[in-house]
Amino acid sequence: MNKTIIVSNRLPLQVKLEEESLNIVPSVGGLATGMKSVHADGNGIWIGWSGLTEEALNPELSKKVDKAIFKEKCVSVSLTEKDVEDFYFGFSNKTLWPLFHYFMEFTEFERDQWIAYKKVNQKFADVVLANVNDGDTVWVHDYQLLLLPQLIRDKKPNISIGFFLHIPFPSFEIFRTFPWREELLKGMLGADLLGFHTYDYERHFLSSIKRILRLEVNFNEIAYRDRMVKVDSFPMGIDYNKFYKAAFEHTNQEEKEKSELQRRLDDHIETSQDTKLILSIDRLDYTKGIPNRIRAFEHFLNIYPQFKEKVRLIMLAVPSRSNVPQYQKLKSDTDELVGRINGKFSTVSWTPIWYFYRSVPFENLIDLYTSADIALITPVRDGMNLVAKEYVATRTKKDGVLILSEMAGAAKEMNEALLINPNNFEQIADTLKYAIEMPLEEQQTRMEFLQKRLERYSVEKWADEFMGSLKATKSLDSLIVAKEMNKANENNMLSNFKAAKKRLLFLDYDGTLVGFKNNPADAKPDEHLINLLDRLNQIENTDIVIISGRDRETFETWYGNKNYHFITDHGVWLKQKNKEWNMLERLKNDWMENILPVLETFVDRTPGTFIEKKKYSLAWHYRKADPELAQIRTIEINTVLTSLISNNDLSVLKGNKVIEIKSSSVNKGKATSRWLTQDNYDFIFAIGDDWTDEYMFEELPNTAYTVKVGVVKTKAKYYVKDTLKVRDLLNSFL
Ligand code: GDG
Repeated sequence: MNKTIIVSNRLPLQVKLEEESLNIVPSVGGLATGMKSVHADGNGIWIGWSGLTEEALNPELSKKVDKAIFKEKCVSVSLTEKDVEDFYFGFSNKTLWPLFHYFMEFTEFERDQWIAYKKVNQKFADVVLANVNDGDTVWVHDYQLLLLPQLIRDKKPNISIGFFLHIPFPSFEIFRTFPWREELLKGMLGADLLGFHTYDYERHFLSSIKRILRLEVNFNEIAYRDRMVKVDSFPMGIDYNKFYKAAFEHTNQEEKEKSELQRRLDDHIETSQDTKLILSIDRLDYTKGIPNRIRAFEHFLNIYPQFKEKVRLIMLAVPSRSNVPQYQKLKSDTDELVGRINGKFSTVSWTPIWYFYRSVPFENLIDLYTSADIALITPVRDGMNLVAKEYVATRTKKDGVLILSEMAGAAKEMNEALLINPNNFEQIADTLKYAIEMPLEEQQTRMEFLQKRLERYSVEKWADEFMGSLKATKSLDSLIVAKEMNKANENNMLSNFKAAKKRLLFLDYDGTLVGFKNNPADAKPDEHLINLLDRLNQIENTDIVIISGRDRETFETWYGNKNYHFITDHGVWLKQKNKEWNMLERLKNDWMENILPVLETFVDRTPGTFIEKKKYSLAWHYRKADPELAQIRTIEINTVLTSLISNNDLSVLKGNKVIEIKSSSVNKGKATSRWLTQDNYDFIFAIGDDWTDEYMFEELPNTAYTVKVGVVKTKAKYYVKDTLKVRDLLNSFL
């Protein structure tokens, strides 16, 4: 039976070593909850680090731990103290975390830590590979494991791999500063589906893919090697019912059931009935905007002194990554700020900020959420932010106000919250005043909208949607109807080749026989290619035709003394072995003087593009241009040209990073079908990489072996991945 393997840095449990006994406590975090059904399904397992280093475990204990966690359907990845130091505290949290949250000034680029990151990703891959079988699905989570998808794919190409990033993906301008950017992106592209919280992160990721790896992106699909990688956004939700239910039960609590914290909160509420409680909860992380929030609160008390003694900010800051220097500094800055403001404003009966630096049990979390009139969530950058959603879920009476930073992913789907810019203290102060004075009716209207959405898009739904989309990517592959030219297909083709009496090989040039060059003039045939073509040309009863959009003059210069067959200018000119050039189609080119100025305006506005003037066509090349700008320009140019040429016998062809305008009456298809009438071929082979070659594939009989270079939709029957494979394939005819 096929299974799903979940992989995350930490396992969803805590192992407690108590003297001789082992205690396994399951975690109750958002991810653990969301994955519950996926994990529970069939024989699914979760792979991750247990939280105990190799040094903390002797071999005997280690076995015991493994056995105990296996009962929870978990498998651990064994890490040393040094691994944790360099991979987790080091590279993950001193490089990727700050960089992806736009904290360039905190970002360290340490090669040793990068090496540790790669090594530990490999350790994770080894454990996955030891547990995975063909047909299984693997779902990898988060920034600590960005290289894992490709490491798994390399060894197990046929399994389904999904990846979800829980933090933002930064804009290209930030990401480009990362020294190992290509490797990281390629690591991610090992997945079939890449998920982000918001469309913006998805957009940033695709932008880096286009600009750094220069890959073709079609809407949200990336053609990568022999696969399509799908990218989509899946905003993560919470276990809505769990929070709602807990809050509901909480309101009916008897006095004796109440926690110590709740009693303190009740005291506060009773003694100062008209005082509003403002709540914030976050890990103590510089992305969460904690100092900003305190300063904004100070500003609020300064400009609206009427609220002194009428508001209290309760801040729960959960200790996190406390051995990373920036976190230590944040801790002391926060302590100092809270101290200063409490010192400045406190009265005998009032302290403006209650500050807790600790983690609290779930019950206390509910105490806080249900007692707070306002939640003030002000991250300067946050992938999603679940606290904002949890606060909303606990408001069973639909009262309360959520103030939320627009820099949190959650803001994208929580429009009814009061959205603020965390750097704008005036705005925060005004919004606090607005929230305090908000009529109950408005609170309820806003809450109702927010709750409805959260209830519908719960964390279970999030996981279901991701898994559903991952399954669908499998059928996406079938859209590429061409089959890979693998060994079996190749052998079959070769035996037909050998048995045939008269053979014909159509070979496209750029992007097929030679790789793409930034300047078309640099694509001269290399020695290896000439040698290969010469040898193919010596095979008896075999016609080798190089068929290209290039002009005949270029081929004349490059191949002047060669006696292969040539079709150039997309089928305008023909040169048969040892004969003179012959015009297949009589063409006019007086249209060029009208079209050329139009193309020139596009060159002026699109740096890196240029025009190639051929005898019978004009080509606008954009392979060196910024890929995003080029994408916009190709749409524009298409619209402009199509309207211009509507009354002429011209067509606009989209090639590989080129737009070409030429007469409609010629194309490679017409040229190939004309060629076929010359002889009785019982073996036909055609290979090419771009749109112009599709005409050729279309015109050839069904028995022909048509091969596309690259993994894209095509009319060809087979595909090969790249030009290296083309040469291998041609070699096999020898
Ligand atoms: C990352 C991304 C993204 C907090 N204090 C206590 C406690 N919590 C729980 C909350 C909430 C979770 O921790 C925090 O989740 P957030 O989403 O707010 O933030 P990160 O930890 O930074 O998470 C974030 C998330 O991944 C999911 O993709 O939303 O953007 O940064 O569930 O309730 N729970 C308990 N005691 C506490 O003291 N029991």
